[in-house]
Amino acid sequence: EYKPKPEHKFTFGLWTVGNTGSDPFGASVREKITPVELVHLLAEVGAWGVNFHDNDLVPIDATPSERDQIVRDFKKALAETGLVVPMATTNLFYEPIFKDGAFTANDPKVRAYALQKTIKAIDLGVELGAKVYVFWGGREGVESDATKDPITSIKRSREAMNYLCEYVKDQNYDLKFALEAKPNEPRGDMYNATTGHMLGFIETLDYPEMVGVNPEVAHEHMAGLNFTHGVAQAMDAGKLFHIDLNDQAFGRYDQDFRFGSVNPKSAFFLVKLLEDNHYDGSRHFDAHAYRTEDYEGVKDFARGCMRTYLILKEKAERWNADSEIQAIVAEVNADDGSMNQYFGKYSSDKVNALKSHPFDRKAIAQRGMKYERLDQLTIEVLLGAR
Ligand code: GCO
Ligand code: MN
Ligand code: MN
Ligand code: MN
Repeated sequence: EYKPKPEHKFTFGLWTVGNTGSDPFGASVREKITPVELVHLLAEVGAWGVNFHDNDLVPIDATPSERDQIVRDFKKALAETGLVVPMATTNLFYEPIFKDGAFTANDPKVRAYALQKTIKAIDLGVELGAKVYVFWGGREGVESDATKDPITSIKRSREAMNYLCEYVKDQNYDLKFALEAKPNEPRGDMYNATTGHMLGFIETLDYPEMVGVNPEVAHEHMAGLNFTHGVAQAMDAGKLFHIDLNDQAFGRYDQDFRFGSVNPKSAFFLVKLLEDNHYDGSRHFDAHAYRTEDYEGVKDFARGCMRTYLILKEKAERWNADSEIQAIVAEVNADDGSMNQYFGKYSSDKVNALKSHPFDRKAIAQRGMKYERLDQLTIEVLLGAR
């Protein structure tokens, strides 16, 4: 029961299960383990894939021969375990050179270095099989708007994306980009702060068909938004290329908790949305274990993410099959067709007829919608009482 299988496409980043628990207030609490060991840990808990930033795998100062050895060892671990690499990304935030951002940095040397680093990281990702390339603008923002012009920053972001799309086309790589929004942390304010901003930005690119989004639960919750609605908008636009699952209390710092551990009801509606609409990308967990844990606790964390997803998936099936719930859903969506004459394609005849239709506003408003009952039934499904 609730056993992760390859078809569930559960993935973790090297940086997630490899997180050693350091935070701005304290040092690491777990020994760093190697990418090869992390691949074996992920295989043990039943994950399908592993994703990485360039420097999660290859240290920034590695020589070419060190790089080749690391990549060989990593490929061997993948072959031994059957794990795949569906996504890769670039670390454009850790090194001091990125203190003012990467593609939006004011210093052109930083912007050029960011392009070079990303191009090399794309090559690495593709070499290991990645089909999706994530861009999270870790430091693409400001502490003060005195420091960067926001329109210039958006233009610089666009130029970088266009350039990198051209590179992918030039190399004939089978690779799509997924842009990940976050409103703040580590910068005071980040550009393209939400998934909605990203969706708007993508339409201004030269190759919008190559670019989608990678929404993250915690990031939309940090902005006080309904994550499921943002994901729905991305799905409706055909732009949900990847997803970062975790959990986050509203109004808190960037917590990266185990999926479903804070807001199980919103996690339920998210899983239901993804499953009902046959989302077929990775279910990537961008989260990490509590700082209190050893590596057994890290496994508990990783197993918990996948198990909660599968439990919520089963709850969604139960919700869809519950006759009382479905009767209310059918009733509240009932349509006798009497308004069809006014809907659909616009015509001036239609609008003239609509203008003179008599609506009994008060009678229409009399109807109770049964949403209290519907939500209570939902809660009962979630709490295991149905
Ligand atoms: C965060 C971000 C990152 C990105 C990762 C991949 O809050 O730190 O979510 O974990 O997802 O850099 O781009
Ligand atoms: Mn995050
Ligand atoms: Mn984070
Ligand atoms: Mn993320």
